Amino acid sequence: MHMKKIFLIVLIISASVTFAQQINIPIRVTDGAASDTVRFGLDPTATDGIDPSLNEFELPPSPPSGIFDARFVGDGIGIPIGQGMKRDYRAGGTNTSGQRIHRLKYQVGSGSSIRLSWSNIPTNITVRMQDIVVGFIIDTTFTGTGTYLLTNPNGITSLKFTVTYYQPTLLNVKLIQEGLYLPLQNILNASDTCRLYLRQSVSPFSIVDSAKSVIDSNTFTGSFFLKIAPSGTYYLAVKHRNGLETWSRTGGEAIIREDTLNYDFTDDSSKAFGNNLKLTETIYCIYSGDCNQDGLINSTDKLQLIGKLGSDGYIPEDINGNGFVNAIDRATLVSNLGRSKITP
Ligand SMILES: [Ca+2]
Ligand SMILES: [Ca+2]
Repeated sequence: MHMKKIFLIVLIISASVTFAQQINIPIRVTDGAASDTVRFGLDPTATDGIDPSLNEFELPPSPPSGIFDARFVGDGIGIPIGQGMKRDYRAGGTNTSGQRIHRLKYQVGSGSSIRLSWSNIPTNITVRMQDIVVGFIIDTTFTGTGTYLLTNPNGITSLKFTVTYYQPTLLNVKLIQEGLYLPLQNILNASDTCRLYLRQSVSPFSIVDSAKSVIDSNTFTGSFFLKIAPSGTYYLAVKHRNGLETWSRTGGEAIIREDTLNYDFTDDSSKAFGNNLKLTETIYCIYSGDCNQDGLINSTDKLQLIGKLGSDGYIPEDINGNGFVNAIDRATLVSNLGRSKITP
């Protein structure tokens, strides 16, 4: 192979690798006529200064007034990026926890307002946007997808972005689905998926976050990673394909964002709201039999199961998780007829 060809290939490979910033968040800035996109984020190779390998370049001085411009600057926040850049990446990556401060400077061309737009910001990242004059004329936090209209772009010409990167909050939840439990061996017939919903501790008890995990057949525990919920007091509501929805004890649990909480539904009936657990030998279980997941174990579930007698596969009518629906599954469901979920 010619050296030229090799050089070209190396160049192409390095170009495609170097610009893959680990976290890269675009913000579109427009005055209604002109527009531009600025980007911030994290990369393990980034520094606070100008990183050409991450496609960061210093811009020429701001244009005269009457010409649209948008850029990140380092003035007042101790970031050495000269006259500013379209991209402002900092050291970090997907495992980063903490804050990074950016400063966006802009000016209108035509028009008298500036609109910022963003989309699909990862759920573990929040961006607080404030004016740099006093910090409360504009003070808004954005996540996900949205837009913000700046109606006074000549009075407030730059904004401070406080970007917070969160690591997930870990909830280790121990529970036993009655139908899967084999008391003699003290194991589950199968490791099976459960969903955890984090709900507000006060009415209307809205869902704030959720995660799914597999409950291990030996430890009865699943690790649920939550990415959105701020610190606070919450109910834990657990659901399983044929389990009766069960909420955690009265009053809710104090959860600290990025911290770990262990919760055990098996050691006491009071661990479920309304003591809604079934004692099997010496351990408390989630009631099995809500095949249609409507919060009631009744004749509808029973008829649904009877309709599937003889069927196999991963289906909600298979109460004991052996991959087959028969009289054993029906017996467990029938023993729980009349049970319903109990919530605050
Ligand atoms: Ca039901
Ligand atoms: Ca079965």
